[in-house]
Amino acid sequence: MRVAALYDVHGNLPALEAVLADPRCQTADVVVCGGDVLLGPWQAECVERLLAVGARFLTGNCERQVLDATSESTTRWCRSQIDERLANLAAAWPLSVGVEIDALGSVMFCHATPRRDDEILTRLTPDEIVGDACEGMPLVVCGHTHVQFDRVAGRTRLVNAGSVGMPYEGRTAAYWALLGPDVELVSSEYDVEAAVAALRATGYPASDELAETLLTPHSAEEATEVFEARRRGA
Ligand SMILES: [Mn+2]
Repeated sequence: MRVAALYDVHGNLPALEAVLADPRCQTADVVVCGGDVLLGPWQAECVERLLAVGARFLTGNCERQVLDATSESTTRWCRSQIDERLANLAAAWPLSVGVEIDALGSVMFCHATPRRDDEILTRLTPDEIVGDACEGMPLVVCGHTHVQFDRVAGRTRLVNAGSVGMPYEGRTAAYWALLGPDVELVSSEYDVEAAVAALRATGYPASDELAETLLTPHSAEEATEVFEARRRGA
């Protein structure tokens, strides 16, 4: 069993297409979509592409935000782009999915932590906090902060698969992870300038911010500091 972990796609169809076309992704038996496929310019198209490859879906905090959208204009626009069939599908996605993977054993996939869809764990988070959040599970694959890492905290190995559609890695590409028999943090190149030009035509209300993030992404170090400060409540 080999799993391609595609997290935080955020409706970025060109990035998702690049990953699905990557020969390394095509070696996977299963694609796990790790949450936050919603909240972005091409959400429905991304879900359809992932359904077409038989992906297993998890929920993220952005699924919740889009499905419950009331007043904020970006989430309201995102909700308006999703039909009832897709909304019902997304509402039923679980918080975590466990998969047995050769040479790795029992692997728990979740968006943020196994117990919450919005908890922040970074490469700098103290071991005891990671251990507590991961409840002694041997291998947890998360996303949510859009920065890849692979670390050990006590009895838990915590892997962040990174973000396909909105990475903070200082370099433009789509970031994801391959599991089985090893853990590989990888990225796929795509034409980001063309993607940005296309996204401006979608009507997505946060197109300017997304374009800036895609064209001039924050570094992993900057993003990690920001998330770690947020986690500490600073
Ligand atoms: Mn998230």
